[in-house]
Amino acid sequence: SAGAALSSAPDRAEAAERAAARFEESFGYEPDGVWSAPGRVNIIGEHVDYQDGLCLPMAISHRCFAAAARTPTDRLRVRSAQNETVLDIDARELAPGVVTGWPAYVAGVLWALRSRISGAATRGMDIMIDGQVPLGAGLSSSAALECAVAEAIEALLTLGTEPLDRVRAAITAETEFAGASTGGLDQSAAVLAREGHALLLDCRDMTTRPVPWDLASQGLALLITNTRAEHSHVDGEYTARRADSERAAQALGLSTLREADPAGLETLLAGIEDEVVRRRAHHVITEIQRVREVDALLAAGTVREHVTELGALLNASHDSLRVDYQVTVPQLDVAVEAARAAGAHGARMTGGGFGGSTIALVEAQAAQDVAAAIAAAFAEQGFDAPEFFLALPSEGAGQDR
Ligand code: GAF
Repeated sequence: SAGAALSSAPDRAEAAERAAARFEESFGYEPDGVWSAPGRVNIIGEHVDYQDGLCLPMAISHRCFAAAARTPTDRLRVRSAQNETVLDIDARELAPGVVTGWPAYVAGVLWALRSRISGAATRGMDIMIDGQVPLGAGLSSSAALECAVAEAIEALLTLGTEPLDRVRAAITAETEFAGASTGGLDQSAAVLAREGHALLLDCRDMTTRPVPWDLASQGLALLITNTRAEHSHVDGEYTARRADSERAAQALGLSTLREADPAGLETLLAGIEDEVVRRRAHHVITEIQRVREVDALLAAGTVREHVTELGALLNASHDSLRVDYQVTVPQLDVAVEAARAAGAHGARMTGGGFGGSTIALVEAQAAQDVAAAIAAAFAEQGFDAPEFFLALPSEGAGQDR
């Protein structure tokens, strides 16, 4: 059916070419190079990164490209193929609050790396952004943008950063410069993800381990549904959930909920008086445990061998986010319900919630039918038509040309 077309990302090499051409059209000369970073879906481990939890994201095929060149000045000039807002600023004047709108995610990275730039060096550069990651879809278009730019800056200014330094610079850009709170999941995935793998991320020490997640060879697929639901009040709600989780840790006398022992959960939670705070803690502690269980299943065999148990864990994650953490909206719940009813092994919201996308673990041959079922359910509810992608586990940030 027409409303359920499964799209995949445009070819990476062609997209890099196009970004370079757009740079040249706009700035009138050839860029020094093109760098890119992917969007992500989180397979499981949601709303736990800011409590030192465990997450299991993977990079998707959609990427953000940054064609860039160093200039012998201190001007930072930033343009985009998707947005008319431009930036042209003396890079020495960058400070939180000085740049607004999307260019803050670019300028913020240069600002976050400032202590690594020698005092004598000029910081001038021209950057053309060409993004494929759908905006506002909960697929981390902003982390892809920050991390593509971090790669470009490292290459242009030869700062000697390691990948993890660039993850941290991107997080700093987002939280301190652009003023959006984030726990680090998205930037870690954008920089450190490996093709054919999911990335087990331990937010306590930011260590990562690639976990085989090659669905295609096993006849399986991960269907992404962008629900296109309005992200209203998303920042305020996100901040409120973080605050609730901090209250929960405090009530338990722990510095983070990661330290809670899931074994004696009910007894432990009885120590939290506030009912809402107790439910928030229940989500975070059980979600971290679900990531451990997924990791153990994937260590013991393939996705195919454990597809039923894995699907059940995805379902449990969504239900916990809906009931205990209360970050879903009707579109997310309907997409998940429709996917399950159409035979998905498991389905859940992915990302921060309050709109955005869902993922469904499906038989590859059934992906089209599951998408059609979700589209039909949306039409019946009078929701805007959703958008579908197949997610192949892709490579993190790097240079394209
Ligand atoms: C958003 C945040 F940016 C991440 O850090 C993470 O907290 C996620 O929501 C929820 O898991 O994407």
